[in-house]
Amino acid sequence: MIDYAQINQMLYEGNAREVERLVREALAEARPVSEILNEGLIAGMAVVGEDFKYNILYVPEVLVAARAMKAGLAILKPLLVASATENPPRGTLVIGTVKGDLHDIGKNLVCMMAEGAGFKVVDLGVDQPAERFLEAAVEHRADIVGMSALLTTTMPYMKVVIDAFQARPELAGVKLAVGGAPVNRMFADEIGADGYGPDAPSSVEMFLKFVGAT
Ligand code: B1M
Repeated sequence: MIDYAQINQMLYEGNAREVERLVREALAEARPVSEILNEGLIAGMAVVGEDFKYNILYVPEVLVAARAMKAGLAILKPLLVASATENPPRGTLVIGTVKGDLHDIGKNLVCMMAEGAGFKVVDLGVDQPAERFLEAAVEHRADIVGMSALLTTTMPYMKVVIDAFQARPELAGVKLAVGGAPVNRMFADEIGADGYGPDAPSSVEMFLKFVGAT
């Protein structure tokens, strides 16, 4: 029987192959995808984050752990997006990590779950300036623009993006949402965001509300 502590440990050690094997094993045991994600992968990465904070782990080890997390997520991805249908998309989400910030694991998870909920997702990637969010919103006729930031130093750039949208009255209908570990509702309100997503599932619920689907 799968032991999530083993997935946590393999992720911590950056052993992508073992993480993949254990995630497959958990799926073969019919464990719920959300359980594998939360108790196996996200919980493992939380320990990495703690030890990174206290200089027990350094950037190279964290990068290898991130690669192992991505390997596990890649196996879950088809299941997370499985409910996306041939129907017209429920709406278009343009999303990226803001300028100066290279963290993308959480954003990628939001992308997968939004896709699974039937959204067309345009993922801009990491380190994105305000102009890219604007261009992509126009080009793809976005209903929602999502911003991710994992650093306290890059969070303020979300306001730069929001201000850039607010200076374009023709984009007033686009909902602007923010998320990422250091972000909270109070900050989101302060910078004038339309919404804040603490995690991927609640972000998707918020997106569905934005497009009137719930
Ligand atoms: Co960095 N890093 N990192 N890092 N890193 C953190 C964020 C940190 C908290 C670690 C720590 O000290 N404990 C710390 C920030 C401290 C601070 O700002 N106060 C930190 C630091 C300092 C740094 C560097 C500056 C380190 C250095 O170079 N000295 C550097 C910065 C590089 C840069 O961005 N310019 C750096 C680098 C890196 C790596 C490249 C090594 C790697 C990133 C790899 C990658 O993403 N491809 C990395 C990692 C992996 C982390 C930790 C350990 C894990 C982040 C993660 O993936 N979490 C992180 C510690 C931590 O967060 N506990 C840390 C798992 C993920 C599923 O959760 O991203 O929170 P999360 O996403 C959630 C929600 O937040 C939400 O939904 C997601 C899923 O539920 N969400 C959204 C996220 N985005 C959303 C957008 C939305 C909605 C919801 O839009 C609407």
